[in-house]
Amino acid sequence: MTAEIVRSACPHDCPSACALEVERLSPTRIGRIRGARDLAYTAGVVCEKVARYAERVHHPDRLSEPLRRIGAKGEGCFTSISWDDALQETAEAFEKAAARSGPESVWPYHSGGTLGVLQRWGMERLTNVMGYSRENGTICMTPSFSGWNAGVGTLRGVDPCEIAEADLIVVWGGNPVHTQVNLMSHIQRARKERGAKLVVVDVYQTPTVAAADIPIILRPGTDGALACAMMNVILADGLADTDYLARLTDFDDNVRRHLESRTPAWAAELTGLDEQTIVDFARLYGQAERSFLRLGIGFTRSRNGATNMHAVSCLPALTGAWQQPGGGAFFVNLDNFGLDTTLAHGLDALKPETRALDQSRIGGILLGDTDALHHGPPVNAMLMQNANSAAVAPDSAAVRTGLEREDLFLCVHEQFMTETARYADILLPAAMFLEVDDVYMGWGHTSLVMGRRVLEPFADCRSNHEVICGLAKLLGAEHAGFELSAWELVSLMLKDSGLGSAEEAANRGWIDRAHDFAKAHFLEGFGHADGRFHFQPDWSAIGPYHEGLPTMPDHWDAVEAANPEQPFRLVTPPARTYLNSTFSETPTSQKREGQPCVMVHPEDAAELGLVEGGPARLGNARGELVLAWRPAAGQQRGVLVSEGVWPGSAFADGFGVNLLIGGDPVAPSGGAAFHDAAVWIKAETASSALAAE
Ligand SMILES: Nc1nc2c(c(=O)[nH]1)N[C@H]1C(S)=C(S)[C@@H](COP(=O)(O)OP(=O)(O)OC[C@H]3O[C@@H](n4cnc5c(=O)[nH]c(N)nc54)[C@H](O)[C@@H]3O)O[C@H]1N2
Ligand SMILES: Nc1nc2c(c(=O)[nH]1)N[C@H]1C(S)=C(S)[C@@H](COP(=O)(O)OP(=O)(O)OC[C@H]3O[C@@H](n4cnc5c(=O)[nH]c(N)nc54)[C@H](O)[C@@H]3O)O[C@H]1N2
Ligand code: SF4
Ligand SMILES: [Mo]
Repeated sequence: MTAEIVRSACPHDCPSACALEVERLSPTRIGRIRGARDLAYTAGVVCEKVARYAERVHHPDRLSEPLRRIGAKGEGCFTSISWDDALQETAEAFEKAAARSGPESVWPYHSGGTLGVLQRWGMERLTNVMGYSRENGTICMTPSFSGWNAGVGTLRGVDPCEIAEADLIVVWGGNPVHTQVNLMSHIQRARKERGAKLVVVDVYQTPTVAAADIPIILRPGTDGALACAMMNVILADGLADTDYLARLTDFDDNVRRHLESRTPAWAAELTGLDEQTIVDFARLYGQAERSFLRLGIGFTRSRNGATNMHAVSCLPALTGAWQQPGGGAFFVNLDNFGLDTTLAHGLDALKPETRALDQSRIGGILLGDTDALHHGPPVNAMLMQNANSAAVAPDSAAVRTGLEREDLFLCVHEQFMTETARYADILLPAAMFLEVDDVYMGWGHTSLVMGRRVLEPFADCRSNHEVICGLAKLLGAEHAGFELSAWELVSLMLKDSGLGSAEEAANRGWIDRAHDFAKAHFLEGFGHADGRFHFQPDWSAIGPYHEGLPTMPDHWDAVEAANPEQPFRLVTPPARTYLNSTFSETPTSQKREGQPCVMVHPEDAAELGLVEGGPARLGNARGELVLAWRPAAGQQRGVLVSEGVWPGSAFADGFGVNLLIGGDPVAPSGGAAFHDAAVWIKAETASSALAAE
């Protein structure tokens, strides 16, 4: 077979949004996928899981036809039905729910399975036109957005390709070797060409930490303390840029006095680091002209995550590093793409008074938590696309009990029989990105990446857009967006945004939306109305749960603290070859990841009497689960780490790690504290408690 190479874009929830070169073997088959060499950020690299995407797109377990549930909810027994009947039953259930309790009792729900600007968020067109409950998409970045906006005031930063021009690179609370491998190429370039140093701040020995010149391993949820003590040293050593502070920030004597009280000794106590490590890191950072701070999201998945993000984001404002090439900070790019999505997302039909339910609180919402429901009607009907909430959302026990409700109608549009799909009344087979047209925002770089369809859809699969348009027709929802094909909508979106021809963009592969140096480095001002970086944030302007947040960069004592009953702190970061719950179905990922496992400090393990090779039981008031454990010296005592969102079937009781994670909203705007749970751990004697491998 001769392969043709065609361009596409990775749709997965990953900052890299790689431009891809796909080997197309026939109209229905692909070979290998490679990273495009000509997009600077991708630079010819993709992660191993997408390189072998043939395994996923041609997987024998892909859903291939619409199904109706015949067994109990969650059991996973279905019978096949036609598309017409499946859509008809779904539309009727929506109409019934709306007639009984109003349109807000219908909740269309999307998550990050695809980040297609059309195929993910296009669902909102139906929501808006019908007046259904809207969704507040908090599950991933909300705490980090809040913290970044508090200081910087807009969701953008320095082009990460500039890392190649930095002398000091700090990866803070992120694990790019797992979560966005491309970043490592840019870091390696700076190290090779400029002798740049890499500092990585994390809570365990990740492969990114292993690659660092200077690893900093602190206690979870204490990054604000470390950042404040660094600022204390930088000020004391005269390394702050006072001219910059006066010109472009709200720094004043109150901030100075406050930071003078945040000493390395104070931070050492909280972080578990020794004082000298803090002082050395502060001096290294303060003395480097070209310091590039690459902030991850991991360190914000705590109840004090927004305040930690804010405190860390103060560092380049204090030193004035923003002014240098290769200097400043990057966390996310979202406010630079300038896309007009009015037509695609039906923004012209949006009714602002309609409630927006917090995605992360799906458990409480389904169980009738009046606060989470905004004191409105219950949710009685749902359509879920790109979402596997039964596995990925916090407080899994509540989520599952909610999904089991007999009076809830659930339509799930999926590619595989996920844990969530098992609860569906109607289960629809979804096309994959290679089978649909879309455009993607590179939130970890600066480009919009074009994803034109590469393959014919598999079996009877339909795209998200087709499902939404099909339902709109049956429900009598009227909007121009329901009458257009995906490619027509993408083309009009680019045209309305002044970005030219979609055809041309697709041939090139992407549209660069980088700002010029002055704008990217905030030389002319930050995102706030006063143009200044805010050391003194106004949290009340950011979110509703602002009570008690510190008004200065600080350590905020708000985490789920260890206590005598639950003396350990659990962190649940991404596995290398799973992406959230995705890829847990592909054989090479399964082989590489092995089985669910918790990493325990060897001294803790010895004290607990954990038996090498034996299982451990982990729990808190929310539930218990059994998994393998292994000793890991590269984390502080009292810290447990379990990588990956595993399917429930990997555990004896069918529940994965999110059983232990709280569903309370993170201050000030909501979100989930995935790396912030207090737990106990003990040796599990009956090895039969581990699920069969
Ligand atoms: N292979 C793979 N890639 C992925 C994903 C995946 O699941 N697997 N998920 C994708 C998604 S949806 C996202 S949002 C991104 C997320 O990518 P990242 O920004 O990398 O964020 P996290 O994955 O949450 O966590 C990253 C690191 O934060 C550390 N961490 C946890 N708590 C703390 C803390 O209190 N302080 C500090 N300093 N560090 C802490 C964790 O140990 C982990 O190593 O990655 C995407 N890429
Ligand atoms: N314990 C713990 N839990 C976490 C995290 C963590 O670090 N630790 N990370 C959290 C984060 S950052 C995130 S973003 C969430 C992600 O949560 P989700 O977005 O719900 O999880 P994913 O596994 O990325 O994708 C969900 C499903 O989308 C399906 N899908 C993919 N493409 C399409 C499509 O085009 N159409 C349709 N209909 N379906 C599609 C996939 O098959 C997959 O089953 O998980 C969160 N959960
Ligand atoms: S690194 Fe991220 S964006 Fe690139 S191919 Fe892998 S999952 Fe997709
Ligand atoms: Mo995410």
